Amino acid sequence: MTKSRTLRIALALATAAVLAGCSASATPVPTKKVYTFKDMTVGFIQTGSESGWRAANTSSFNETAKSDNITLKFTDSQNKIENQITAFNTYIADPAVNVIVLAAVDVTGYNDVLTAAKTAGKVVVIEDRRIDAPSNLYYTYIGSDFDKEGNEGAAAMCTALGSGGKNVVEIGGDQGASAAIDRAKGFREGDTACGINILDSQYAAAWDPTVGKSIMEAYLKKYTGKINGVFAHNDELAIAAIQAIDASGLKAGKDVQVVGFDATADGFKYLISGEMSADIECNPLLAPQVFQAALDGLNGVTGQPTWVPSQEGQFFASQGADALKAILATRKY
Ligand code: GZL
Repeated sequence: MTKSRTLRIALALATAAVLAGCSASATPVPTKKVYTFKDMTVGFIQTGSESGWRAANTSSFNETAKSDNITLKFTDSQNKIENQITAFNTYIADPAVNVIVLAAVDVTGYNDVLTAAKTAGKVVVIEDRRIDAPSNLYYTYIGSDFDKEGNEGAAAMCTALGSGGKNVVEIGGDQGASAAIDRAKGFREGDTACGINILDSQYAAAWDPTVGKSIMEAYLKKYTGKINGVFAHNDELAIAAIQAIDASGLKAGKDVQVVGFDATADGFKYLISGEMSADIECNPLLAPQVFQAALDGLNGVTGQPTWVPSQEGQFFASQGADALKAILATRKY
């Protein structure tokens, strides 16, 4: 065998040994787990069951979790923030839960539990109502622009009042809820367009329609013959006002114009009868967007927006009963 051939073989053997050594000592790069919906266990902290909107929102989560094979743990907070804090701590301590979804009763009071959830490595998505907390404490917020809804409510009230009187009374939802805070703010931003005069403003704790009806009854006694319109923060409060108006001998939709929010099936009934003049939609069917965002969070997707505003419209008695009945037939809630 020639010297050069021997040298070539030796070189080849030496190279092979080095490569073998490299491959043997190289640490395998761990493959990053890619989560799917079946890997998700969601702790869902719902406000309660105070309205048709809330029932539709809860159904959206239950139905979507079932169809997407997501494990859903549910808390009805009975509209009490202390129950939401307890639920947060329960889900933070639960090793099975990797996602927490909050529909907030109030706008503040969550920073400590959000910090604890982040420390525990839980993905947190805020749905429905905005909260005042640092946005780095949650993955994203998916919910309505209540200020815009309030603007739309004022414009609808101006249209309904036309050239008549502009005295309006307000029946608010729970005073701590961003939906009530921002609808009130938005309505006042928009009501200057036609010179609306807000005669009085009272809030129904926990959005309780029984309280709402009592508020309207008191208004009718205190401002007899002076009320031209009612700004009610959701459909249940608008319907309670209509019942009080009709019981007083006045006619809702004729003597007093009523504007509600949510555009639920019950709200549509009063649009169709003409007793409610306008209903500003608030979309409760948020679960598909929320679960997708949570999955993105689990998979470390970055660059998501701090807020994803819901898509929604508005409906008017002036569209006519037949058109409204046709729309209602297509709606899920
Ligand atoms: C709106 C939601 C509000 C509804 C009410 O997104 O937070 O809470 O308008 C419900 O019906 O109580």
